[in-house]
Amino acid sequence: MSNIERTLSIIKPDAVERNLEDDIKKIFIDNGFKISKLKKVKLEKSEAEKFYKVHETKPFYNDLCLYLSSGPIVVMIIEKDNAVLDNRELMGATNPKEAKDGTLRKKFGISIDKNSVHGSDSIENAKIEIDFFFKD
Ligand code: IDP
Ligand code: MG
Repeated sequence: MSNIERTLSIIKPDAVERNLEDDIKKIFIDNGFKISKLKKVKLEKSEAEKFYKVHETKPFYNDLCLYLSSGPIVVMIIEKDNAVLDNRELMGATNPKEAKDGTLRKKFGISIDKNSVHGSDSIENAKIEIDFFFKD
């Protein structure tokens, strides 16, 4: 049974700055994802605050929003069977130091905040996050 899902991936400022966009896109494609929409944007801090609202009570919220809005990001809708979970697996743990070999964060992440990629954590949040960036 086919179970095509869509999820949101973001190449964060640290990775865009290091010109890793093409390397990361190739890894998604090599792992069976189709990149169905892509745009490069730079968020205002207020937009990052809205995107990360779920984290607003966390001590790192302000730094996180400053960081996400610090430079251009590449936002993608990626799709495949079980895209949400498969993307989380391919990304690796939030802290690159704990990420498994072969994951994007192990390969490219610098630190827990500069961890190179974002990915939606559930089908429900994927829909919300896709709408956030791509709703007409
Ligand atoms: P995720 O990106 O793996 O889903 P979340 O817990 O949703 O991780 O956190 C969102 C982002 O906030 C992380 O990607 C990371 O950049 C940052 N973050 C999470 N925990 C910490 C922390 O303890 N210190 C600093 N930044 C953090
Ligand atoms: Mg998350």
